[in-house]
Amino acid sequence: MFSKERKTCMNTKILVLLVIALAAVPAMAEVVFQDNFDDGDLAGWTNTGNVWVNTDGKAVFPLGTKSPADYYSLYTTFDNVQPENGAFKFTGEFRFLNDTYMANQNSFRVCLLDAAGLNGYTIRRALKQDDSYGMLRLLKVTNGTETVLASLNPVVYAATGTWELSRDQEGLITVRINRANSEQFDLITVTDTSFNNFGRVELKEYYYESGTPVGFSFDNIKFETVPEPATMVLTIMGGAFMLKRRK
Ligand SMILES: [Ca+2]
Ligand SMILES: [Ca+2]
Repeated sequence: MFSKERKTCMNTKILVLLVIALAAVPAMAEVVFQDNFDDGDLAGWTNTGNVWVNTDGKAVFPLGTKSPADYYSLYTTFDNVQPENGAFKFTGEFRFLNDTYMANQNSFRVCLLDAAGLNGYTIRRALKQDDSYGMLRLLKVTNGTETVLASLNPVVYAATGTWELSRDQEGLITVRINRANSEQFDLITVTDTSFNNFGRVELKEYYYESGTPVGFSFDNIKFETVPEPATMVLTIMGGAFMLKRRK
């Protein structure tokens, strides 16, 4: 139909267009683990407290009586993954169950660790201002011991919102707490590439001092890896090349 020269020229143009198009598209995330609790159960999770799923399809860490410094924890493990180039995204929703207890030194933690639960990252988010327990913190967990990587005195004291813990290919970690139905958010950025082996997602309540534990719910937990865009371009270019050869 076309001359060989014209066909080659067209193929080159198509490839150039593909590369330009792909360069403009952010890398697509690959979901490793997710749960929205809409099936009403905690199958696949280990429940070390009295956590349940409510009729709204959320995992509930209850208000109630516990001893100070008790942890309630819900965790799940999967085969360790090592995100290509270290880029990942860990997201979810939180809700404090009773706003009147927002001044208590209660906090939730969301952890992304290796399958053994010993190394990785933790976000700690409390609601009380004016002391260290009210801060938003990114903790680094090394052989089970936590150290602070970065802190922020929050501007957003939200009972409901979302969290995000992500790292890009340059090793820049972003912690972001969004307030629901608002443009307000808290943001921490810090560079750390200590860990790149993840096999455990953990949700925790930390109840620090006397008073009534405030209670939380969690929803839409998702852990994704983010492939390198260059690799995707090469994969698709390779696919285009194979198509061309099959003709
Ligand atoms: Ca389930
Ligand atoms: Ca849900």
